[in-house]
Amino acid sequence: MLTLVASIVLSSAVPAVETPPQAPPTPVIPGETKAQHDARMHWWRKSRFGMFIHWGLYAVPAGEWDGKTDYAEWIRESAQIPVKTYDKFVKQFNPVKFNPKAWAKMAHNAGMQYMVITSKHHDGFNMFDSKYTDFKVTNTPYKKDPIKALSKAVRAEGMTFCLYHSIMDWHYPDYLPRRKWEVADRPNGNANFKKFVQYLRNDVQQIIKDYHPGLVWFDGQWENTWTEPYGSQLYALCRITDPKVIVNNRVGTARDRELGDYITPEQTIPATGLPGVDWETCMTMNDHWGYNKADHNYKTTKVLVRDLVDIASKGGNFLLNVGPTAEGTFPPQAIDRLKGIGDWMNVNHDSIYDTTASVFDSLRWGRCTVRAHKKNTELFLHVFDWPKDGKLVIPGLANPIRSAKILGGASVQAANVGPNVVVAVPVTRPNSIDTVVRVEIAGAPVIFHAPQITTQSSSFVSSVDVKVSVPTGLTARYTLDGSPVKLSSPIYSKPIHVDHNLNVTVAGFYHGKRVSDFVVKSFSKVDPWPASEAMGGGPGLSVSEYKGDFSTVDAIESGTPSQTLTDSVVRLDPKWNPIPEKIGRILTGEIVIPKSELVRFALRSDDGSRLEIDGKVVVNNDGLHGSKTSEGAAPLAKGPHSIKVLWFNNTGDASLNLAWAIGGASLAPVPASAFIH
Ligand code: FHN
Repeated sequence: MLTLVASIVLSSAVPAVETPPQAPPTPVIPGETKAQHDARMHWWRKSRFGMFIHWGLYAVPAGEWDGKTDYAEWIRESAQIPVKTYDKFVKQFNPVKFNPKAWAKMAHNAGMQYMVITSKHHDGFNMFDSKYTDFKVTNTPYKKDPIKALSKAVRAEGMTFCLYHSIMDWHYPDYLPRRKWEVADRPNGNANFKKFVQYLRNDVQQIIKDYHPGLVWFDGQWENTWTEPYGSQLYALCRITDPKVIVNNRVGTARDRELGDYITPEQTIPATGLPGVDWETCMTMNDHWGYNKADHNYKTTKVLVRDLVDIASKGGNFLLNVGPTAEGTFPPQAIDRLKGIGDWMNVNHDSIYDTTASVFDSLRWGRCTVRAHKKNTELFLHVFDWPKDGKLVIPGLANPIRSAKILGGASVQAANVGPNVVVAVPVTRPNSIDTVVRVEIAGAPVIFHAPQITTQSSSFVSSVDVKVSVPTGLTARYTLDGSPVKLSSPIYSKPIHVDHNLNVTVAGFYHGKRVSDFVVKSFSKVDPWPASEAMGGGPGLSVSEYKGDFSTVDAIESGTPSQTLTDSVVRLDPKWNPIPEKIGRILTGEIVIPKSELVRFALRSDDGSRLEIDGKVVVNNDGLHGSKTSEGAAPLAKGPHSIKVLWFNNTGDASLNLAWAIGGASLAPVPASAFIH
């Protein structure tokens, strides 16, 4: 559970109707024991898979405005559409083909257990019959309340109905800040943010009371008018209005801060999951959340199924988005993907629902999900890469095997062989996307984790000291000639100094027996990229800034820079408050390497970024995603090397920083002293 940042006390009566604007009372959530929290989160944890729906007025233009076709739910902001022009969409919204039962059935048939739909996105339009604004769906030609109809249809399918509600509101007169480009024709006037907060609280209380969502998915929390106290108070209001409701962490002012019930990585899957906390990756099927008629770039069913499996194997939930049309239909590509996922889930849903994270460090051939089963344990082996020799090796598994079978198929033989379990599988795999082998073992898993070679880079300029992490209680032995490790092989006791090409092979031993799989890593000596003649010039980097609705770094250098400046290091501009959206920057200059070595780089950004050195891509962290770090390495001679960092922020949060590790050192931010231009 994400512990609340501050305990908060609510006066007994929670105002549900218009009250004069005042700071909301500081509420306290009734204490919740771990057992109560686990009970509240139970349905969500066992669901593992849900549908996200972004549906609103923005479906009317369908991503197109003024000849450009790359917009979606952000169209009013991105295309700078004046509010009076945007409001005309109200009279055009009439989803005559909306069939809530069909939507619910498609979601359920895909194996989804809950649905989160936008009751209000950033444009401020209420997709339900709000008591607190006229800017709502019942004032369109459609006249009806689709949220109400959908809530019934979703529950009739046995799923949990949930709502997304944006804090940021580009329409409500008391919301601040205004969009920069519209201040002239929509000045702040008498806008009173406290009045907006009261409206927001009233609206949220209504959606909870009227539609009983299993969870409220807040978003648009990043502007500086929304504060942590407002977030804590809104979280409390939700929980007090319905003690069972779950609230995500974007009710607070930052995504990874401890407020709310679970963390919400977006368009990315945390490399090792987020152990110890509840988390859910939300992702689009194509490149847009809201409907974009020109966007046909849909992920394949194989990619989507493997994303679901990867997320479940790391202990998370997958919230997969659909952007319906203004007529109320799902795009045909989305229907196709939902059908494909459903075909796989029909056979393999038991390996997803109510499972927990893998018990293995990593599996060469795929993923694993787990479920305790009375005194035994079910291991669901998700085989992406089918063994050609028909032997599926489960490394370091010490438990006796009770049974093994292919889900949807025949039983198979499994036996403990040395430190592993080997499952005899048919030569031809039943499902090319992911064939699941269910192995039931006696008791709780006993895994002999293999030693891990923790030295990240596999090449070096002069030498490298290879480090190995050894699981407690084991002895690690190794060879340097690629031969199998034996009881007679040397014991690992300190980093292994390597100055020529070789393979390091390690394995774990316990009471004189090898109890882990072999771990092998090759190390090779490489020539460093030559340094360039120093450009001289001043400290820091040259920065060119561009405006645009970017979804990749390659689009940034599309026009002329809106400004050029310099900065001392790779970072967001410290002057930004708030951080602008629809912006890109390109930082160029030289990075001075203090000694010839292999240099690792870690580039963190939201949204996309890329690091180029001497004209070669060293780190590619491109794409629309939340804050995410990607790594790379380059062998660099002592001296200056040309550097280019490309970065963009599309919408929402943003981040940018660059760290390096020279030779075997640990990663640290690249200092200002390293940059010249
Ligand atoms: O700005 C929104 C965006 O439109 C979309 O709703 C995503 C979905 O998680 N959230 C914000 C961007 O992070």
